[in-house]
Amino acid sequence: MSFSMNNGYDLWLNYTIISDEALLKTYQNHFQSIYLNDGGETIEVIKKELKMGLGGLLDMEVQFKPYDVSENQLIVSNYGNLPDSFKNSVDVSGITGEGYIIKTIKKGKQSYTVVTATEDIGLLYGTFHVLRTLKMHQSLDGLHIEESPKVDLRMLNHWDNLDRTIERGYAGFSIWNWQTLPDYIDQRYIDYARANASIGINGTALTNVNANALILTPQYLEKVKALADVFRPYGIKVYLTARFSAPMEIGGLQTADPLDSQVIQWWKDKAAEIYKSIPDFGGFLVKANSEGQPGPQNYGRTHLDGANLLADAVAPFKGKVIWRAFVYSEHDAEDRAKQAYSEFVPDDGKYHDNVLIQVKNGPIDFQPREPFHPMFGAMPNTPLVMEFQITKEYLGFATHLVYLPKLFEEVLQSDTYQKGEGSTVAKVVDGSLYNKKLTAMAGVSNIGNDANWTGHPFAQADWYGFGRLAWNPYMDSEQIADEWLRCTFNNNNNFLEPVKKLMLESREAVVNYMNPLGLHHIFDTGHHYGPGPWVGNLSRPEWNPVYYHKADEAGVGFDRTETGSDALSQYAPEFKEKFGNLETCPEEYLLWFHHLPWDYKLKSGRTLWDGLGIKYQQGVDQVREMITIWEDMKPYVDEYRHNQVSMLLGIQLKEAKWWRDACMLYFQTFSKMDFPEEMESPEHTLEYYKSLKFPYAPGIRPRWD
Ligand code: GCW
Repeated sequence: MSFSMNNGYDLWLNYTIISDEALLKTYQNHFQSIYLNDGGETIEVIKKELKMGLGGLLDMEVQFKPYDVSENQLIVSNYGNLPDSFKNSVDVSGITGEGYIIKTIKKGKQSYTVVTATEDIGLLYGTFHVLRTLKMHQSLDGLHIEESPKVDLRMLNHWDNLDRTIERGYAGFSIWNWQTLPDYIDQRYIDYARANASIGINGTALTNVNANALILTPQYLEKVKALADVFRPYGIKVYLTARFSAPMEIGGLQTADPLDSQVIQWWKDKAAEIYKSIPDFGGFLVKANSEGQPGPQNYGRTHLDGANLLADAVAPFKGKVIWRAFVYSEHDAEDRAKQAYSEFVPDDGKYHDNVLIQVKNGPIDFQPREPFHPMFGAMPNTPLVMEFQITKEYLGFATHLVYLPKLFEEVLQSDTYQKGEGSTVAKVVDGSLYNKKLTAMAGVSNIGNDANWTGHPFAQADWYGFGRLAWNPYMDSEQIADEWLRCTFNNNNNFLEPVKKLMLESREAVVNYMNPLGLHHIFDTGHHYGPGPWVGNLSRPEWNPVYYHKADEAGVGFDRTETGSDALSQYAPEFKEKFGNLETCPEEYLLWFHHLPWDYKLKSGRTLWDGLGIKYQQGVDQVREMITIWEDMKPYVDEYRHNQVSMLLGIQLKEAKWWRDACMLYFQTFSKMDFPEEMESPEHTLEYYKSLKFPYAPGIRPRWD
């Protein structure tokens, strides 16, 4: 088998010829020609994709013909335009507008692969499914697939700034070239839309939630329109972040008070202006009164006032307001993990119909492991958006191989117990727990202008997996890894099995070498690169890692039971009981909920101190194992990507040891105990680790003041 050099730009959509010759012949025979119904721009992009996809995969000239009774055909047609003889064989009553059916239908000697839907976008999704089927070397015989997304809004959130830096971006600069827009349409914009459509993403917020009001000026809106025009045929709506003080900054008003009549009018006019040029504009995404962003509280108003103000402005155009719940205040001494719940839950049901509240997966901040956010399940009358972070701010940037769908799956499968056992977070997100009408999932993008889009070749799997889980939050992360590997690399089992294992274990590895046993937020401050458990001198208490681990001579961990912050009381009673009780609290969450003595006995019989060291060591060993597996994969991967991943794994190992050594040396100053014998000796002194400084670590918030 030979592999050409591959820089990864084509993602999971690389359409190189099917390597298995027998299979290639079978597929070619299945698609002697294609019947595609006429239609608008989405049909045009389907045509292009089929030409490129089938042309490449099957190495043939793709023939578009009318329905033909003498040829095996791929039929891609709206149900309405389907040749009558097929209509009786498919039933579209069970699929939604974005859904599709793929069915192989035999007629006489001929075999037809029929893709049908009620809307063109469903046909595009179905087309990508067919292409994936080929890429995965699956049979076309007897196919009968019915798919509809389980979540309505499946969005990427870009934290991209207008100067093209990306907050928490580790894959280069922003792909949005604001300088050359609207006139220059980079091919990347089109390929971005293709990639997203292929995994069902249907919305993108282009700009950072730490927002710049300039994006709402005519000069920039013209550029946004150009992108919206590119994305529209692919079913992707554009959203923008709205800076709450925009009426003052670009509107010349004296206030941004949400109850001020001029402010109300300003937002109404702004919305009308946007919808005039972008009629399908998705709406606004807002971070308010959080980490220095302006918001309604600056005027003594509430999040409710702010969200409803913007919601009313976009409501006439069917726009949405997605209001983020990531808030914690420097004036609030309450456990940070509790603050969002306290601010939002009391207003459940009072938000206007087109408001969605976007909640991070955990109550602190995208840590390697967090319990799910207590707001999930606690606001039965408000649409809640699940916010995942695809970019790896706290999981090793784009240098560590950490397969995030495993983390996403863990969160989605967590039980909130809000309506008894089995009330999973997935059921909150897809609306089934409370019969919600509007549902959404958002992922903070890891995309930049690096050749392969995401920096680490395996970080593409996080983007892919996010899309698949947004489409169906019940999907299995192993299946997603299997799909992604087959589409991105190859179908060889000697490759698939070990690499799948590597991916699936990578998430636990990062937890082990960074934040084992429920530790969290002990990252060096600001850039969040590497360990900084000793940091304790920042002005706001909750900006300091010492706030989160609370290590002292008596022990370590954050007591969130009744004797501590009682954050547990924000969860359902069953959850509180299970996690509050040391007998039943899963050890992965031990130090998240409990402050325990260093000699506390773990289930293994070892002390907490030993257990910590063993976990850190295990994390390092797991990376070593990943390296061994990857080295064996040389025969199956092109040299370019193999080498890239090898080098990155080398960095990962170095940094895993750094985490182990720095954290254990630091905690030892409190525990005063020897390292467990399973643990390798630290490579440097604590002073050395403390002295490391990274003023230019990537992804830090830029300043535009
Ligand atoms: O995780 C923190 C990040 C900030 C980010 C913030 C948020 C966009 O460190 O960079 O700001 O969360 O989600 O708003």
